[in-house]
Amino acid sequence: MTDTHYAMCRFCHAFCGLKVDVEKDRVTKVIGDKHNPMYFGYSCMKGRQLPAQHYIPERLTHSVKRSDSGTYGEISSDSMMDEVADRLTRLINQYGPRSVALYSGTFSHLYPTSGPMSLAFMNAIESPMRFSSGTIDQPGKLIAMALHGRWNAGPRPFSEADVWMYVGTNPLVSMWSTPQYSPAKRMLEARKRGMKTIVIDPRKTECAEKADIFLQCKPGEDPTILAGIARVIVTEALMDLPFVEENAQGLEELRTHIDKFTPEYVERRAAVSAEKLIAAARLFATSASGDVTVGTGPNMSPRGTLTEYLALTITTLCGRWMREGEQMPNPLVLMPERRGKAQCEPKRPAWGFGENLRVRDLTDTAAGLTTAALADEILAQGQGQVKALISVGGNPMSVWPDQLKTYDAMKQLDLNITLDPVMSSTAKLADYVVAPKLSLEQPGITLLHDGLWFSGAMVGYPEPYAQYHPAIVPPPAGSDLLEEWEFFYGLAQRMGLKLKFGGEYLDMENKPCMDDLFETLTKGSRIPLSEVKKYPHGHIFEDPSIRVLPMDEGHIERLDIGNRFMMEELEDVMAEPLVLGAGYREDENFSHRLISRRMHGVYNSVGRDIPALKKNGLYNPAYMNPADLEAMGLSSGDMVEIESDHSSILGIVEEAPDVGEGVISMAHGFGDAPEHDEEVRFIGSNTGRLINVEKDFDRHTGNPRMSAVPVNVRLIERTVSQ
Ligand SMILES: Nc1nc2c(c(=O)[nH]1)N[C@H]1C(S)=C(S)[C@@H](COP(=O)(O)OP(=O)(O)OC[C@H]3O[C@@H](n4cnc5c(=O)[nH]c(N)nc54)[C@H](O)[C@@H]3O)O[C@H]1N2
Ligand SMILES: Nc1nc2c(c(=O)[nH]1)N[C@H]1C(S)=C(S)[C@@H](COP(=O)(O)OP(=O)(O)OC[C@H]3O[C@@H](n4cnc5c(=O)[nH]c(N)nc54)[C@H](O)[C@@H]3O)O[C@H]1N2
Ligand code: SF4
Ligand SMILES: [Mo]
Repeated sequence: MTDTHYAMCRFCHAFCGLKVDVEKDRVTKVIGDKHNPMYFGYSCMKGRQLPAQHYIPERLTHSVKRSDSGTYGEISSDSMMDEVADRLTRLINQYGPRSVALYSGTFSHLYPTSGPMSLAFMNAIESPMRFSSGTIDQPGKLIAMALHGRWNAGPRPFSEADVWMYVGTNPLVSMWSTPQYSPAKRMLEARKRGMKTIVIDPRKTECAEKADIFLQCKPGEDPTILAGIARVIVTEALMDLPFVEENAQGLEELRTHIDKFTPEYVERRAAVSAEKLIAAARLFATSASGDVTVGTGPNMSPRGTLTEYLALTITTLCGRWMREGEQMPNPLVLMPERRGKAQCEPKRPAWGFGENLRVRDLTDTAAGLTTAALADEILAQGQGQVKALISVGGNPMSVWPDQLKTYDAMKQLDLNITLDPVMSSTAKLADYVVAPKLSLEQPGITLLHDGLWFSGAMVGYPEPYAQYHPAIVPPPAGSDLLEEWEFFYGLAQRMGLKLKFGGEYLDMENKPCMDDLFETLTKGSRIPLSEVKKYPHGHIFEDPSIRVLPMDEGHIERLDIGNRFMMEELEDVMAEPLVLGAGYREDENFSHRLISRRMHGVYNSVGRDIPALKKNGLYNPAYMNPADLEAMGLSSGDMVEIESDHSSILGIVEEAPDVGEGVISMAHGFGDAPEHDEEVRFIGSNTGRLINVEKDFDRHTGNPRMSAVPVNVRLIERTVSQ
């Protein structure tokens, strides 16, 4: 007998609506739910592998503990929490709360109870050392927003846009940026209604294939390109001057600082034709509506904050923010009603507050404490040294910049704990691996995507959509698994701590269940959770009466398009030597720049243990332009060494006409610890190893150069088939 259920996918952040077949308490098949009003039946090859993810033999069905000899043995979750609570208590007593750090990876965000409960625990032990994958992702978004200011009513919706500009983002593969939900269908519809797209990327991506204007640029030159676009808009008076005069400040400073970024300069420096640049600026500014989305590429390249800032500046110059009286596209569902105002919010500090890190004079930022400094915080001896790390749904060894430093740090820790369903490269160095329930074994709600708006990271759902599903299947028979929040609750119980969750102190004797916690998290929501539960396919809870409110009387906060720090950085950009040839600077001895990308069949470091996904390839090829291969006498399948000024990795070359000359496009999250380097043809290699967190980093935020990394390439071994 097959039962059918409806659920949200959590193989990645996109939460596609799924139809799930269950037989005898086991998930047998997963496909997209064609009755889902947000995703319209979309699912990808990863989502359809949820049954495999739940039942592969590699999945941990019990938590494990590392023995003195380095092997792992099962431990009951109760004993594990007893031991961990005891060891944490001893560390805190001896070294203080700062010795315990939390790293929240991508999967901690997918379960709405994990993040708040882990932070409640950190609050209870009074440790400020909270880090997340957000700072090695697109930290520029939040930091730039703090400098520019946030428009309370948000940007205009994609569904009404006449133009969209993509800067180093590829939603057709990543399901991130805009449109985030079923992007292929939404982009096709937009094109049919006449929307134009502009893509700025060193690689002719899936999005660029369909673009009206594609600026195939040198990596790392986005500040120059966007300053050039802003200059065309300002000098040709294409901006929405009434909006700017009423709502923004700093136009004159901006005008002065972008003046030297002429189309000819941009062409010389970033290798995009002056003519195309002007056409892009005109297309963007003369369309009635539309926005700019910046992705991970430019955020990881130098000056990611400046790129994000210039994107906000262009949006403001063109007045592309929601206006008084317009219908709010998404007044939220599982959070309190959001009725935006047509005004700039008070600006948050961008950096220079909160915990002082002990390295590189870094402080907290609008995007959080930078994860790029956490390995150093573990390694640097002395007062305040981090001795214990708890990673939730993340994989430091695979994704933190500077893998060898991370490796040293993992080994140096007194107590290394990770919550992970498999023995990830980090788990293999951990003292305890806490085995969690997987997505279909616990209830789910789409709360994260309501929260995306609040965090400022993204706009979230384009309409007020929400879905809830109960647990669909029990965990595997005989297993002993925890929901992530239960781990922190269990530790707190043992350590005599009271946890404040969703604004309320929890009953520390009578343990709540996840559904209780959902109720706490959605208290005061525009639509009660009980109402959302009535719609198994998910539902759009529209209310056209919710409209943007006018600016408050006497409101003085303005969007800042001439921020001092950003204008200084523009001067610094102008002072840099020009990039020559295909991709290197006068003062650099490097032939290529390595850039980031996403691949369909994996999610960061996740998915490589699933048989059907392995068929898409075992490793992360070093994609290179055919002209580069010919010039270097290389062919697809050859093994090369890719060397930065910091370290080197092996890579397997693959010819890719979509990748610009002088560029190597390679996904992150592959490979393993250095002992496995020779297995490159089976596990790929770790691009994070090439990154130097101590040299090329943003002085305010600490974010290192993770894309547009200067490298050299040399042949190591010809392809086996030659
Ligand atoms: N299938 C799959 N989906 C994923 C992920 C995955 O691993 N696999 N990862 C998820 C995560 S964690 C995130 S944050 C999102 C990211 O989502 P996106 O930001 O959309 O990520 P990418 O698809 O890598 O797009 C980044 C683009 O930046 C370009 N790029 C690199 N360097 C530069 C540069 O200097 N300038 C410019 N202009 N472009 C540059 C790359 O060529 C690439 O096309 O994707 C998520 N979705
Ligand atoms: N060089 C370079 N480095 C990068 C990037 C890049 O483009 N280039 N991208 C950066 C970006 S955008 C990001 S977001 C980070 C990603 O950083 P992380 O989030 O640290 O890395 P992931 O690979 O997503 O790790 C997810 C881990 O969660 C585990 N997991 C899977 N399902 C579950 C679950 O249900 N529960 C729990 N508890 N765990 C689960 C997986 O097995 C895996 O080990 O990497 C960053 N690092
Ligand atoms: S894009 Fe794929 S992996 Fe991500 S939520 Fe949708 S089906 Fe799942
Ligand atoms: Mo990310």
